[in-house]
Parts: sequence; C-alpha cells; structure tokens
Amino acid sequence: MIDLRSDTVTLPTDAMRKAVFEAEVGDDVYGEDPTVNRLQELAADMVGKEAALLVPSGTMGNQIAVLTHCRPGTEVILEADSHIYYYEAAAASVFAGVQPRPLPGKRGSLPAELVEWAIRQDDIHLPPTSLICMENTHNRAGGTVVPLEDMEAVYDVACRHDLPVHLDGARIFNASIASGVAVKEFTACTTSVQFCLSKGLGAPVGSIIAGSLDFIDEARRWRKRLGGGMRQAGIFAAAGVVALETMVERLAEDHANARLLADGLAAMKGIVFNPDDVETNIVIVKPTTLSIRELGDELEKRGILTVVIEPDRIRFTTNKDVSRIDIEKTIEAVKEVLGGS
Ligand code: TLP
Repeated sequence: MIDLRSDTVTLPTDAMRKAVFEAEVGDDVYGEDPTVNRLQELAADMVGKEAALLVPSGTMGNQIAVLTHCRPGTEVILEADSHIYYYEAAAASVFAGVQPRPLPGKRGSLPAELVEWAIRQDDIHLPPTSLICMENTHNRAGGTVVPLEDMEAVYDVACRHDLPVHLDGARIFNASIASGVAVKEFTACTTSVQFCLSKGLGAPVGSIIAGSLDFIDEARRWRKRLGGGMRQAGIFAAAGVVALETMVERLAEDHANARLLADGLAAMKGIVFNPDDVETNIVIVKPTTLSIRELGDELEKRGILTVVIEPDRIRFTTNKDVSRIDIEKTIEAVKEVLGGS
C-alpha cells in the first residue's frame, strides 16, 4: 500500500530500532532515565527553551500546555481550524475548563489585529483571556507555513497584554525546512511549544513540550495528573534522539514529493485546490466530478490510502515511507479514477 493518510504512519528506521535495543534506561518518574534526559536536553536546545518534557502524544502535549497556562473559566484564543480546537475532542473544555475563542485564520495564520480585538476587557460578564495558541505548519490549511512576521505580530500583541503564547508546532521542523527560517526563530515568538517526534521525523511515539524551567516543572505535574508519568520511557526516547539528530533535513524530500503530487493533480480536470498552498508535506484537494467516498475507495482499490478531512475534501500526506515512484503511481491512479482527464 502507498499510505498517504498521514505522516504519523511512518515506521521507525533501522537506526531507531538499534537505538531502542541499546537504550540505557531508568525510572523517568524519578528523573532517572538517562535517555529521556538526553532527549529532553537536546529538544530544549533545538527549540531554544530552558527545559523540555517528553509526553506520549501531541494531543497530550498541547493539553498539558493549556492546563499549565490557564485557569478554568478563562478563554483561549486560537485559529478556528487549529488541531487544538478541531481535533482534540474538546479536551481543553473537558480538562482545563477553558472556553475556546476560535478566530478565522488566513492560510492558518491568525491576524494579529483580530487577536488583539478578541482579547477580553476586564468586565465581570466576560471570561478573562488566558492564552493565545498558534499552529505551524497548519494542518487543516494544507500544511501551510505561518510566516515568521505573522507569528511575531501575534507575539507582540500577547506581550503587550501580558498573555502567554503556545505554539502547536507538531510540524515545526517542516515549517523550518520549507521556509529556511530557523526553528528557534519561530519558537522565540512563543512561551511554550509542542512538537511531534512521531510524524515526519519518523519516531514511533512521543512529543515534546518546551518552555521555561517553571513552566516545565508545572507541566510535569500535569503530565503526572493525567497518568502520563512514564517509567523506562528511554525505550522510545532513544528513537526520538535519532529522529532529532538524523531525520530533520530529509523532510525536504517529503516536501518535494508533495510538490510533485500537487503539480500532477493541478493539471487534472475534476480536482480543485490551490497548488500554491502546498508548501510542505500536505496536499488537500476537492474532487468535483466524483464524491469523496468514490475517489477514496477507488484509490484504495489501487493500493493508495488517503484521508477524508471534510465531506468534500481529501488529504494526501507525504512521508518518509513514500517514494517519488509511489507519488508518480498516485498521480497515474488519480488520473485513471477521474477518467483519464
Ligand atoms: N494530527 C493527525 C490527526 O490527529 C489529524 C494527522 O494525521 O495529521 N497538532 C497537529 C497540528 C497535528 O496535526 C496533530 C496530529 C497533533 C497536534 C496531535 O498529535 P498526536 O496524534 O500525537 O496526538
């Protein structure tokens, strides 16, 4: 199968499996797992923060950030199509007791003036604003890179209002590779950041949250409360170290494959999307002559897996286990399904 459902489907590399086999481990709840400690130090350094914490998933990382920054009854400003709002099963409301304030973005980017407008005045009727969240790359906008200047503008607003900024940087390394902007420049516009080891970087499991020492101390307590205190977690942290040390630069291959796919699909009748939106490893299209189900099912019959993200939109996500040849086959298959157009 050519699995384009997500970059989460990537399998660990041989180097990861070897590192897992040889990992030195200890009880991380006592802070005694040397491999977890090494991963956390490396991760904090790569995103330019004082400290980092390994968590099982991106969702848990984002939610721990919300729990750490916010009190119940406050409001979180975020983009209306962001993962924290759209795909985390209302966890921020359920666990942190916060009210989300979704704002429409432009290609995933939150307009700073809109953010400033949405920050609540001090009024007994209103929930105080407690956090601003951004996402880069932006998944549902099509893997778009939120430009550094847009992040800086939002951060500037946040600083003026003394509010923390959390970045869902699940794919921040994709954003960096595609734009040439250093990860640390993006994360300099944030109070905390979450990024995933288990997406394009290929590790089997794990995400990182990073921020100040105080933030991470409190985040560790929240991780424990949520049952995320992991013992010999060095077993999978070892793969995370390999991911950070060896898998970042190669994301450019996934981006080149997504570009190839986008160019191939753009030439076809029966599909609409803006090929200029394809900046990283995600291609989201809308078929016009077939239903989403028909397109997805016909591709699956030809050995290609995709994911439906709206009743009328389908997503292809390139990843390290999909080659250029696989993409050429995918283009041919879509052409065949659409009737040779
Ligand atoms: N995204 C997954 C699905 O949950 C939709 C995918 O296949 O793209 N932030 C962003 C921007 C994400 O795209 C994801 C996962 C997460 C957070 C959550 O990460 P996990 O799956 O590790 O909880």
